[in-house]
Amino acid sequence: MSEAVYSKLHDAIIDYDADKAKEIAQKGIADGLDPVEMINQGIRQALELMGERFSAGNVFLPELMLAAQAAEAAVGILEPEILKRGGTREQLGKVLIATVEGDIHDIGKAIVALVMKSAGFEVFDIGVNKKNEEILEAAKKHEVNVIGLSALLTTTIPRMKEFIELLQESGLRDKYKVIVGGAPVTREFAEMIGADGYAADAPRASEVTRRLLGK
Ligand code: B1M
Repeated sequence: MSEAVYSKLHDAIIDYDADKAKEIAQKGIADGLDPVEMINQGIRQALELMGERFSAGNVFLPELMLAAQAAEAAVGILEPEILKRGGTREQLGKVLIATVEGDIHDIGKAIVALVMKSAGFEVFDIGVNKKNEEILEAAKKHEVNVIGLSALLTTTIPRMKEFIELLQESGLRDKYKVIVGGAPVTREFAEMIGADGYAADAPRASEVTRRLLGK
């Protein structure tokens, strides 16, 4: 049954049908499906397919935006359920998360923030297209333990390396753990730039952060 729901959700997104996507997300919750699995198996795969079609020149930016809007509509329905399932847990630590400068991709980063919140982290999601200096200022202001950087473009992942350099130059490298992720980011890249952690998806981002904080 779950496979059929994932597949319907997938199809609603590639058909740019936000209402249908919301309806299926609601039905999935009513049927007791795991909302994070609905994101991983239905929504993410649909957006990946849209990305492939975009690369191949079979769809263009407006279609990509419509698919993203349908995905966001479904995530909006799943969000309260994910938080509810997290329940009230001990606070694991404070995390600041942002998409780096020059990059406006929000969906994956927002899902990482959501899953971390549900796991018991206090999360400050400061949004997309954030300069490294702004990220560092926000980390200081909110007194976080961990800084999470997301990037979806091969042209913007160098901002992550520059952020770690900024921490070093500011004498703050030991104050924060830095975790990086997003489609073009790999474990090798994370190691190469000296990040403390890397995760390929939201549940793993939460696990890695927990481990980094010794929880
Ligand atoms: Co864009 N885009 N896009 N786009 N877009 C990609 C990334 C692309 C791969 C599509 C393609 O060509 N195949 C391509 C990048 C190519 C490259 O750099 N190699 C691309 C491009 C080129 C562009 C534009 C430049 C297009 C243009 O204008 N000509 C433009 C860039 C604008 C900018 O940022 N300056 C652009 C714009 C857009 C939209 C606005 C239309 C829209 C974003 C809407 C929004 O976010 N509100 C969009 C979308 C939707 C995509 C694709 C199709 C889907 C991204 C997504 O939401 N995936 C994407 C193709 C793809 O990724 N295969 C594509 C679903 C999401 C759940 O997954 O974001 O990977 P993801 O997040 C995952 C993991 O990566 C991980 O966990 C998440 C949840 O499991 N993760 C982390 C993410 N952040 C993490 C942080 C962590 C840990 C894990 O720790 C902190």
